[in-house]
Amino acid sequence: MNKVQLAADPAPLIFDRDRAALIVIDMQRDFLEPGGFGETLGNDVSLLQAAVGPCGRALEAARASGMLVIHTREGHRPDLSDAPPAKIQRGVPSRRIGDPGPMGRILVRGEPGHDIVAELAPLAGEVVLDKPGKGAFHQTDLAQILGNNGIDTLIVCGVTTEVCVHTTIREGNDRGYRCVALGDACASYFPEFHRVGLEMIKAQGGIFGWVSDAASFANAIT
Ligand code: C5J
Repeated sequence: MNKVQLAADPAPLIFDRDRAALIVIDMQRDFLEPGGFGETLGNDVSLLQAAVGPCGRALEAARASGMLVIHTREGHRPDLSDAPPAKIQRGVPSRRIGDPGPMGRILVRGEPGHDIVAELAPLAGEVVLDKPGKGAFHQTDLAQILGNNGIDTLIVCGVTTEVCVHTTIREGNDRGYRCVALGDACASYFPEFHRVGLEMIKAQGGIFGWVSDAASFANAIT
């Protein structure tokens, strides 16, 4: 038992550091760098850079405290057998999931664009979870891994705030985990969606979670 108190909205959160995991969502080249999935959907990928430094600070603190660290990557099998047609058919017709791009085939496992950005590269022994959907629980062994490690609190950061971060937090909340978004360590292609996305989590007394920031998280667990 290692209780810590985290400054958060709508209220401070007390949790057991030994039963918490840091989940870094989809900090992949395909979302953060030109030529990847994010850009093919018409987005300005430079907007996601803001989350890299804070994610790094959260990772550093979690690693130093011995906390379970989980990285996720959104992407598909090379034969696209796990990619729903409804997902593939979105975006510019000439540059869709599976099509060749400057970082290899878009959103396909094993391609350079699927890698996590160099600054946040997983360390040996950290869990790297490949997910075909937006949420980290969908078609993955995340629940098993969390259960095996006795985890009851999820500290979540990464991209994008209103898509994969939200989906993961919403489902984590329904599954009974305390879920905290580290706001400055999340980012969106739409600054307004980022702001409102964080508001949505913590509204109504924390309807599906808490919002904190990387420095407060580091202070709380150090
Ligand atoms: C999106 C994600 N936005 N990681 N994926 O398609 O949020």
